[in-house]
Amino acid sequence: MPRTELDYGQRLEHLSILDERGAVDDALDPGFANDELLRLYRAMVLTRQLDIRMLRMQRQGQMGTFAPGRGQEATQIGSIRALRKSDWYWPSYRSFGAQMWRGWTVEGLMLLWDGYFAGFEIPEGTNELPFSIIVGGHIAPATGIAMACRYEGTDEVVLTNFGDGATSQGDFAEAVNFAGVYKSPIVYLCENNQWAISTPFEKQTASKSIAHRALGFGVEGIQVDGNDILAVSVAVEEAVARARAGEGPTVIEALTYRMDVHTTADDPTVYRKDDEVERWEAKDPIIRFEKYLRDRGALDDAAIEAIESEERARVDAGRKLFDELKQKDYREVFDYVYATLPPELQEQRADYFAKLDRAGL
Ligand SMILES: Cc1ncc(C[n+]2csc(CCOP(=O)(O)OP(=O)(O)O)c2C)c(N)n1
Repeated sequence: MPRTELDYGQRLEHLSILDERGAVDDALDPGFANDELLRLYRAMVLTRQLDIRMLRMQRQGQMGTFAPGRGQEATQIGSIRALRKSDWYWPSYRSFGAQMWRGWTVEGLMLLWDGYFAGFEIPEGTNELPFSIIVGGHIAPATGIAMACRYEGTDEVVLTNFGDGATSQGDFAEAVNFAGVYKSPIVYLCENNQWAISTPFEKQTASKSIAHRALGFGVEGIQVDGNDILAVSVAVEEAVARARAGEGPTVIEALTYRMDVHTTADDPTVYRKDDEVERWEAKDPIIRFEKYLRDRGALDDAAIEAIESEERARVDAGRKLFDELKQKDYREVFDYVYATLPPELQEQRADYFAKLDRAGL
């Protein structure tokens, strides 16, 4: 047998529509109406405002451990906009912007991140699940939901997102392989933010990109500039349409960057360089989108200021409600996981309650 080149039967694309200075490629511009563009912009601003606030609250001892997503707003809002309410969304823990788009409230997310059970309530009328803390643990069950949609003959699709680190879990390979064979209606969105805590992307895989991995599973794959909301919007919309039409799954790799700490329990200064962060600071997805909106005449200084202060006020109002809704009963921490508490936890509960009694709480 001679040596011949293998034909994958598909090629990979990288999609970028807004360049780093916010200049648009006219041929690729999806041409969204101004009100749609401003709705996306406002959602990105709200996401940023909540992010800043929760980080500050955590530093003041008023919030639990929290995973900020500054820098990833374009990926989150650009992707979630493609879903219908009846579609299924299974997020990762850094996806609160997308969750708010689906109806999660500011106060609900604050309750959730501060560890209150009430925060896990799914918004009425949407099909989705609370985020998965177990890295990659939701990718296979999300694929199961997609299969259920197929078996039941609905035209619902599933969107699930996760980080680059999650693609090294077996779950990712098993799920995408299965979905490829059975043409599950699902979109796998990998937010490649370059770091999985302290593991840099080059240590995550020897593959050139996450999008390349789609080739091995025989499914559609595309890489997009994840800080370009137009590129993310177009790629996810196409993938959702393909899934809905019965044409199977897509792996989308959104190249972005985690600007802040992995979680508030992390200190990235011990493993990454300031100049790398500065380079990405210049690619800020909100500033880039602002430039595009200004060029279209859809936004000016006054509108930017107004939107920012309105969304900050929304966060303020949520914060106020959060303070009111917080259950002050510290004893519920042992509820809700087990129907019958195992003996060792019963013992811990007794110790803990005794401590609370002594502290008069
Ligand atoms: C199965 C499992 N292993 C380890 C962890 C601890 N952990 C939490 S987040 C994380 C890194 C995940 O990185 P990535 O998937 O790239 O997502 P990102 O946090 O960057 O959004 C690890 C190892 C976990 N939560 N679950």
